[in-house]
Amino acid sequence: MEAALERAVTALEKELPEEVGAAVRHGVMGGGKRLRPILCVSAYEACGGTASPAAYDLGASLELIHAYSLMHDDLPCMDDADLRRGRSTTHREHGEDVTMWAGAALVPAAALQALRASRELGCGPEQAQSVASALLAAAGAGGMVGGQWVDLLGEGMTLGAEELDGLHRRKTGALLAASSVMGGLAAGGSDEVLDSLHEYGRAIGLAFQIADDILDATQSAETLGKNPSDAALDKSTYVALYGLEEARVRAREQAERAVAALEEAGLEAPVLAALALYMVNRER
Ligand code: GRG
Repeated sequence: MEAALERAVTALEKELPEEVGAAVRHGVMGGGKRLRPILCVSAYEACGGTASPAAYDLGASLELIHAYSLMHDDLPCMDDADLRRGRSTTHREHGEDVTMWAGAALVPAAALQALRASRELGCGPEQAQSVASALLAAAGAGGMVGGQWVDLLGEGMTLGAEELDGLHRRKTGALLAASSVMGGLAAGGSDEVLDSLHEYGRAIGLAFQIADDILDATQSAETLGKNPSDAALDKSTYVALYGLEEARVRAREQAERAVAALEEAGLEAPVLAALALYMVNRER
């Protein structure tokens, strides 16, 4: 995965002014669990594909979008964060204006990367278009950008369960769900399999977010690699809504629901099942 990201960043650096390329490198290559690309490649394999450099390039397209979202999320006009993945945020190192440029360059680069990688994997033009569309729809106003907007508006307000689920289905869940669906689409999975990957992705998205709120409430900056911020930003969280214990139960229920979605479609996918459990058992 790291090699695929290195390929993508090196190509982008050649097109960008040096300081913007350096900010892209800082935001993309600075660690991170690489959950979205790993989900994509694992779903691709579960649907009969073979892990190859092009499959990892497809996964990398998701990480490019994810990296831009973190770089912009950390800006002073959003969450105003100093620490990410155990080191200074991109704008603290490279400045706000350069970080804006770097994030903006990553979005079209990710779209092109998804199209090219799909074609290299043998997808026809329509199939490649549907893979790239899944990525862009998840990143856009109906997904991550829309969810972020609601998240920022909701600071200082108390959101109910339905509002919180809706916000996080878009802000974090859409890209996580697109990760598994894109792998399935690129491998030519049937409609039934794609539906189950979507159901799986929605459930792990919610499991991920509940776990994220639990970690923010219980872990130190040293463990998380970022400063816990939900309380300081007065955000509504699953821990505030349900309490710690019930939040843990609900996260686990979503992980189990994700595994059940795979089983119902007869999809033999032990890595995806393990990843669903990892979403709730992780420590950062
Ligand atoms: C212009 C309104 C507007 C939005 C721009 C900035 C943005 C779009 C969206 C941000 C959404 C966001 C920050 C989502 C990610 C939330 C999250 C919990 C990220 C952490 O993901 P991990 O744990 O991180 O996978 P690592 O570091 O492991 O990659």
